[in-house]
Amino acid sequence: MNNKNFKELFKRYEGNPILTLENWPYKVGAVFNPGAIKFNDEILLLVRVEDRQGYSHLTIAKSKDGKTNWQINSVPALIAEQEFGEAIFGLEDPRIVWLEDRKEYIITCISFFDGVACEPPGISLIATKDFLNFKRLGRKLIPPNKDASLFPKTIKGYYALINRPIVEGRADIWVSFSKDLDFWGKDRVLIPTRHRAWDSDRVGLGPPPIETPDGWLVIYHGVRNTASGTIYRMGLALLDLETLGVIHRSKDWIFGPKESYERVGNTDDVVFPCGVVIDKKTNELLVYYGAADSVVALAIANLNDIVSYLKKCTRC
Ligand code: BMA
Repeated sequence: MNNKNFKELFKRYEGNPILTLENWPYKVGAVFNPGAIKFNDEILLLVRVEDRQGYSHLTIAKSKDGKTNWQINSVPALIAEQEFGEAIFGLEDPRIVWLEDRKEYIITCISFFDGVACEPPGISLIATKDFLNFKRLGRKLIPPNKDASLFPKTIKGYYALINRPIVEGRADIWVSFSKDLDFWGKDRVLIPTRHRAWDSDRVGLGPPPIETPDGWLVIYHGVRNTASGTIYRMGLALLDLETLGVIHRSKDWIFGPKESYERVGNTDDVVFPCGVVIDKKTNELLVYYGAADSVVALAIANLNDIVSYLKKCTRC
């Protein structure tokens, strides 16, 4: 099979990009990196909106089929609040899970430490039952930290939070554990960067992990610094359901910037997924990603195909 005939696991939705600043009901600079969840029979995106000052907030867009006819709210759902220690310039890159034991959704997003020198990025946890009323659960983990999401259920009695601190200059994916969503510990590296590969300079979680009978499916982004800038691409890993150890990891990237809306924008050559919804009838994964830090796009894959592919991969 030559490269031309290689069957890609993820297909771009033909109507991409699905959301752009032209769709927005108020003046904005860019819309990208949305969290996603099924809510009341609709697909709800919590979209990162960058205003024309360069500050980000989160706004809800909803659609019945997750592809067309998006209803976009005319006011933000969440903005950074100094009273919760968040520097006013941003909430970014949300991920959303439903926690059955708490009967609420938990949103994790990047916020910036107000009043701390250099205002480093950190993780805010926010709870909601209806996407109208939101309760701040506070800032978690030591900064700098990004790309965080809870697992959608407890692991051996602990909530588990995937996150991406910078440690001694390394940007690996870590996991931390908590009994109460407040105090976190037992931190360890989950998915490291790989020397000289497409994911050599930084890795970070994409959407929340997905439970399958064969393990937790993790979609992550990997970054390589090149002479003409960074390239953000997507890779896959499967984690043991109990120990969370990596059992399979794609050597290759499986989705990368190719179309013009992914290659050129506010940041060139970026695909950055934060949201996923599974269509239980078709077993399709709808992966929502920011393209070039400018627009929202959709990639579709079959869950069985992904797991079969991964099961042929080794551990690293
Ligand atoms: C990462 C995050 C994302 C952004 C990406 C590409 O570090 O800050 O919000 O999409 O860089 O610029």
